[in-house]
Amino acid sequence: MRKIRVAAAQLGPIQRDEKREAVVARMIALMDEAAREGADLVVYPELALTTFFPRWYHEDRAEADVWFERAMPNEATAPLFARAREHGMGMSFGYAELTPEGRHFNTAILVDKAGAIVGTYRKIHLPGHDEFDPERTHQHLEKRYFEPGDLGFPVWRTMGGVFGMCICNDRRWPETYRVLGLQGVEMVLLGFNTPSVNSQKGAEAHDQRMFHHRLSVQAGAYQNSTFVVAVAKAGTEDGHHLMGGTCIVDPDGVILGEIPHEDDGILVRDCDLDATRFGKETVFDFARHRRVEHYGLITQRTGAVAPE
Ligand code: CDT
Repeated sequence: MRKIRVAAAQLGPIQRDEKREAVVARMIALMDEAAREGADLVVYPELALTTFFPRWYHEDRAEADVWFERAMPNEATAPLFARAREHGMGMSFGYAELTPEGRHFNTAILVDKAGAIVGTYRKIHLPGHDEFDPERTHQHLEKRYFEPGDLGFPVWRTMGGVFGMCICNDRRWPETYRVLGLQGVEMVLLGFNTPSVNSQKGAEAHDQRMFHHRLSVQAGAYQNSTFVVAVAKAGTEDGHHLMGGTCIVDPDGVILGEIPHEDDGILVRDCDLDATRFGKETVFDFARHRRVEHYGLITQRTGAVAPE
């Protein structure tokens, strides 16, 4: 038994003029609650420190730099790191990263129980578009503000297990989980901001968006025999609705719990990382069953090409 008690810390909406300090205070309140419940690790959403700013078009790209962090930790987030150290709790959260070289990434970090950043992941599957699109009900300008991550999908051995991260849209791609699975991942930490309306499809039923979310994380967990901790930023931000659906999924693909509301709140579950062994040693024993000689197209071809 290798038990880790994990807290999925959902954030309710963050409005455009809300300061980092106010958000960090909310994150600390959730962390304190997680500590009272004995959590070893707290996981926050994608772009946890600000509103989901890719919905806003800045003609001058440089203006968007106000949403980015030039260092981590920094003045605004130092209290969060300090409190995590006090509690002896690991944590993971997402933020917009501006590197010293001037590169922009949608990033998540993994911090161990001593407060050291042990892992950095930069979002690879960036959805949306890079120019203002008047046809859409709302903008989704991730391709304008970020470049695709350059670190691949690493895993880290820490806190007694093998951890990986991915961010929001990454969860819809089986490649994400499989690359993590091939490194023995036991728990995938993933934050998301998912608009409840499809900007190009009109009124796609909210239930369908939620179905696709659950389908993706449950399939990723089952097919790689790993826990998945999926954490939303939810509710109405700047007049735009983000769906909830924060959940913890076990290596059988079963949802162990889900947050039923769209406000700040935590979901705590005990996860036995040894429970990942059975699937990894039987039906998803990759070494015995995968047939890589037939998978070449996965890396040779990007877009689908149907026969004439
Ligand atoms: N943040 C993020 O990646 N959101 C996307 C929205 C897809 S629609 C452009 C998601 O996959 O949830």
